[in-house]
Amino acid sequence: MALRELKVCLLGDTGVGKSSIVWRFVEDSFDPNINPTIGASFMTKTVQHQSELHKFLIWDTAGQERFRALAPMYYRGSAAAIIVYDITKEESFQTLKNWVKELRQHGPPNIVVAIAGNKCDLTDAREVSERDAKDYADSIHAIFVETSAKNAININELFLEISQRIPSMDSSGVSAGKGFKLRRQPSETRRSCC
Ligand SMILES: Nc1nc2c(ncn2[C@@H]2O[C@H](COP(=O)(O)OP(=O)(O)OP(=O)(O)O)[C@@H](O)[C@H]2O)c(=O)[nH]1
Ligand SMILES: [Mg+2]
Repeated sequence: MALRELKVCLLGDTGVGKSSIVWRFVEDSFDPNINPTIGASFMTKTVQHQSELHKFLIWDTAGQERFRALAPMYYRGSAAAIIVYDITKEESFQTLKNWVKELRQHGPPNIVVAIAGNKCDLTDAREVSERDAKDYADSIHAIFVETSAKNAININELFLEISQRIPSMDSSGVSAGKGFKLRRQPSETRRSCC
């Protein structure tokens, strides 16, 4: 079975739950007292997708402002970016939009963007409606899910959707590492014009 390594980075405000999402996905656990990330942290998880194995190389970046300049190191060369906001913090949704702009300007042209509205267990404190977020995600052709790292809602689904958006080796008609870039150029034009 073919093994593909997919570099994925997580971006978003501090405290939105990026590390908690990764922790839930990789370890299937949740730590309410998790510390803010310093710099970035790295984890991997391999899942089967159809006839391929997808090894996610996950770069979990730090959301604190002082680490912002490091982000390009992590989104550069990424197959996908998961941009996380907190459904109980409107401000974190604005930050997400800034990340989308930055990725458009400086990110890999063909990057798959996934938007995760985390902490969907905290419905009473909701500030961002699911409809608005979904409409925004649709307008930029991004994957959209509301997640709860705490209650393990939509975490596996988030990564599954990323797997589905990555063109399979079979359908791209090229072998690993050869000509892949050329095949992926067309979506670049579409993504940057909206
Ligand atoms: N209720 C609830 N709390 C969550 C959820 N996910 C994370 N949290 C809490 O939110 C806080 C921040 O979580 P982190 O995972 O450290 O957030 P982060 O985005 O990695 O933050 P930085 O590393 O500073 O960028 C912690 O107290 C978590 O326990 C969730 O789905 N629901
Ligand atoms: Mg973190």
